[in-house]
Amino acid sequence: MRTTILYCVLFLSLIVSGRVHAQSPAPTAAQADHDRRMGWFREARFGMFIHWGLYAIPAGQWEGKAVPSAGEWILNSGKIQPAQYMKLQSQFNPIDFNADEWVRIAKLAGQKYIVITSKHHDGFALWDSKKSSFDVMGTPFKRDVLLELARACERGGIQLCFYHSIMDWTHDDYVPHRAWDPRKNEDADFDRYVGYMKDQLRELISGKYGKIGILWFDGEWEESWTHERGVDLAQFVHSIDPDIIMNNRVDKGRSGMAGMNGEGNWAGDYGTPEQEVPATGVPGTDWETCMTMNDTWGFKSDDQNWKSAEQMIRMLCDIASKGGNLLLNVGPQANGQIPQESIDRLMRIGRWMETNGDAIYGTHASPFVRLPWGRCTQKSLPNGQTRLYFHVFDWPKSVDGNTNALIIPGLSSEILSARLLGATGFAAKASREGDGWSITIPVTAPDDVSSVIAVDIAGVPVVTASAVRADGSGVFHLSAKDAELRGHLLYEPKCDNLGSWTDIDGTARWLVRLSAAGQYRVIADIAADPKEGGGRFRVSVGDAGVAAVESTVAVGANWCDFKAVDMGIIECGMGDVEIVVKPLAFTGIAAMNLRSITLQPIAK
Ligand code: FHN
Repeated sequence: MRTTILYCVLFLSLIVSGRVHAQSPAPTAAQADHDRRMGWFREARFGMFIHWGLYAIPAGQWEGKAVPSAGEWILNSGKIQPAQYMKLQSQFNPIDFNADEWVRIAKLAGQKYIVITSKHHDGFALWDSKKSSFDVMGTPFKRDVLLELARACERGGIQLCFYHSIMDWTHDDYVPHRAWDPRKNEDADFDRYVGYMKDQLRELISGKYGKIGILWFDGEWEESWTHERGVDLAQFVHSIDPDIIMNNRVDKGRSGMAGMNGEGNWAGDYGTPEQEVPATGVPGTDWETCMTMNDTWGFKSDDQNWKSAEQMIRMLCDIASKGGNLLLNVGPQANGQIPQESIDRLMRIGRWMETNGDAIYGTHASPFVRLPWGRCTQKSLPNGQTRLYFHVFDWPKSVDGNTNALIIPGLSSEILSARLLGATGFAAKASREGDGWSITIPVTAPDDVSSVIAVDIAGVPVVTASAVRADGSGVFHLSAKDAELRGHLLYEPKCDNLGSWTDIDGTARWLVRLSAAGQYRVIADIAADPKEGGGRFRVSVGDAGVAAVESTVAVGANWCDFKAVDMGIIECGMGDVEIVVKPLAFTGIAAMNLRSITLQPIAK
């Protein structure tokens, strides 16, 4: 009983301090304290994640066989006895490790902070820990990696942060032990483990390694870790350094790869979507997507499934346009070198950031629901004006080969100036066009991945939802890329579709401008994998679904085998109407992939 009272008092004190996101908005003073802590994080927008430890030695192979899943999970995925795994400590000797080189690469990439694994799930400490012999000083290398990195970050002006796993597969007192581990859970004392974890955290954040920006907790999902322990740990960390930012994984706030649970009553400062970018970002909360460049966090010799630099540049623009940060991962090899494939991509991203970094750093979310050709970020200016950065992925095609223009739909605000980043010689001019603006641009894009136009407007942006208009024959083409997404579904560039639609409440919607009331035949271009897809879905006018058609999802060969499905006829009124697509039932993990909805007018 006493413990419960203690936790309640603790929990209440954290609500007041703004360290726990209670249901109702935190008090202003606490919010101000939170905003103070988050200032550099919101400015930085782009960081480097580093997963490095003993797992880089096997690099995904064990006893001559490839072990599936991420490299840093090899103990678990390979069902290796912890005692056997720990012997890797005698092989750790990264003779090419050079902290200044890592910092140089991060800076050239435009990354402003580094989050490195001080301790991953395997329990190995990458620093000189007085609390454990399972640390880097017990290896042939005998150098305090984190201290060398701290000093290099200091020299390079990069904010150092630590990833720290709550779960610990090798510590005697962490439970549950792995199922194949002969050690008995009943011999463990979890409270003693938490004390050990706090002792190690105290070593890391008490000043020896400089001012730590973020404690990036992870491994919080097992039943031994509770919300109460998360609240307590957050309190402990801030009792040592009240400025440290913590992610929501210090507590039970993550809810899987989505990175956010809906309740909001979690300790920690921000949400952590993993390997994905939420369709609408996470409005009202700080958040950061963590992403691998291939498929593994820790180095794996056989993982060559690299994302392109272009994909990651657009991902960064997309994330910033939704008000988030990108934490992009590298997994250094056992010798201490970052893989060349990672370096090459980071250098390309860095060249883009050199020209366009102002459109990312310190910006916040777009005022537009969507833009057909790209993204938008924005920054308030000291003079009360706002600078909008338009990230143009799909450069308009010049109609005459000499002139070109970009249409900004739905912007009512007065444009005061416009300029193209990276093309000083070009004088962009803005003129009113329909419900928005037309901006003169060069025939060819300065950067074929994302070219940025900076537009200054008076005051704060006033944006009206931009409606899709019919083509010359009165047909409406509602494309995946133009959809406004709500809930858990994503735009997937691979097949230019909406997918990962595992959320029955997830909807795709378009605002359509009808010059007259009438009937329209609804054609849906959909695909579904025979093993994982199928179900029913609805297309309606508005959410109420008054005028609606439904269909069973026809499964094809795979998720990219699209078929046109005639869903029948709906009645639409004149003016701006919202067309909404919603799954009604799943027979697999997701109803379907959707590439487009076409509305064909029915002649009266
Ligand atoms: O299990 C870890 C995984 O190894 C990796 O560290 C990622 C990075 O966010 N986090 C956990 C999986 O969600």
